[in-house]
Amino acid sequence: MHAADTIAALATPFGAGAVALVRMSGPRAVELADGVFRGRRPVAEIPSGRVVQGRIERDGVVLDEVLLTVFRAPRSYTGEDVVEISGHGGMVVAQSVLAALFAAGARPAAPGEFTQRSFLNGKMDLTQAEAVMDLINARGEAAARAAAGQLEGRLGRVVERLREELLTGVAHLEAFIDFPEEGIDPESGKVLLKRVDDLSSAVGRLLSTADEGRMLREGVRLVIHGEPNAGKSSLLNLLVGYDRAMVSDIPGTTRDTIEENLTLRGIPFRVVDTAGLRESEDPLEIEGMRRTRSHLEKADVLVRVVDAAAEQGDLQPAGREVLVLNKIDLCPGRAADGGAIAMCCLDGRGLEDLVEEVIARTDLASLGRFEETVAVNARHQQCLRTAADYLGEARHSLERGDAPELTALELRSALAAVGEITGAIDTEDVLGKIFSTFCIGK
Ligand SMILES: Nc1nc2c(ncn2[C@@H]2O[C@H](COP(=O)(O)OP(=O)(O)OP(=O)(O)O)[C@@H](O)[C@H]2O)c(=O)[nH]1
Ligand SMILES: [Mg+2]
Repeated sequence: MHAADTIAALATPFGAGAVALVRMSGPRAVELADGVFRGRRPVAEIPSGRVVQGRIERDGVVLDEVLLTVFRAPRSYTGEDVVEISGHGGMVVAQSVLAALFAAGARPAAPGEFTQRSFLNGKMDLTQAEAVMDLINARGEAAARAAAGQLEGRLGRVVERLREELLTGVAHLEAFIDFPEEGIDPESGKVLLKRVDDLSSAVGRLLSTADEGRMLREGVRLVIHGEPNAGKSSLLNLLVGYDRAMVSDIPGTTRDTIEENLTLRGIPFRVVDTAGLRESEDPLEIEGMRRTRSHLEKADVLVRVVDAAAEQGDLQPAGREVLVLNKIDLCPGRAADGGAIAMCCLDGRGLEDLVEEVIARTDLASLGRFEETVAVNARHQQCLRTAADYLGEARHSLERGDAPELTALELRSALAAVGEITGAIDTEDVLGKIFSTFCIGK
């Protein structure tokens, strides 16, 4: 068992609700719960996993009527003895139950500390621990399903396979170190080179999921742009379903960029409404346009809004953007030109077609099969890049015919970088950084 302290926290969000869950974990969890719980029998005698009824008391005063469950080590979330107390969801009541546990000897849990203990006790690897937070923060069904898959250990297994193959490579090389006078024979050199190349492609494949991971976690960046007055803000409002942005017939209404999160068909989006690009002397408008340009560069999907009444002729979408021919109500005779989507932001006409088109443009390769998605996050990406660099060095080293121990050193460094992903090789600061972003109670 790793930690000696017994920790406690409110596991449900702050605020009033029907129930509030207080969670306690650590070697003294059962003993401390016994100090405050009054039920048919002492907590120490309650079988693991059984829900029992009782009261929480402090100094003879009843604080709440509760349901209590004991999960004994190692078969619990943290791998330690865990006691969960669900009581009435008022803020004062849950806090007083928690205070009673602190008075009995528990200490407040730090953010993510329950999950950290679970990791330290070997209940889950780091990618699974991160998935706990991804799952809590998931916006949209697609993101939730991908996080659930990671929690179930899918990414961990892929990374573990990679580690095993790296280890085999290292072992292969080290066999030569034992016989230094012979060096690596050409045949084995070829086999090793192929091994390193295969490993590089496997790392590359994982790295290529980083964009997908970012889109699922932070949302697909959809940027709306176009001439002033074309109806960009009206489109944003239509998408989010309420009057988020100011709309007026004065060109240049939107100065600053406006960002909103929304979910379309289960996929999280971050929609950005921008200031229309035009000649201007106004320093504020110039700054707004600078921001517009910077968003245009970072967009995953671009939507250009064109005023059908103001622009005639055959309009074609430029590059990969989605073209919206807006204010179609003002030009009833006009058909949507090739590739453009006819819309009216006042009555919502064309919205379904737009959503369809936008989804088709999102680069989520795994669209519709998120159960199988492996999508790395920024931290994994960094580890994988380091591993890729070392694998590149290992390749050079083999080509140069370096002493095998030098090549082995590069492979070992790649191994360490990959190991950091699951925490197989952990460094204190990696752990600190990950768990501090958690919410308390998890
Ligand atoms: N008839 C009609 N008017 C529309 C439609 N969409 C927007 N408008 C009007 O067009 C005007 C400009 O709309 P906005 O949404 O403010 O345009 P914008 O592109 O955000 O403009 P800037 O922020 O100035 O760049 C407003 O008066 C809207 O009511 C539409 O589909 N049909
Ligand atoms: Mg606007």
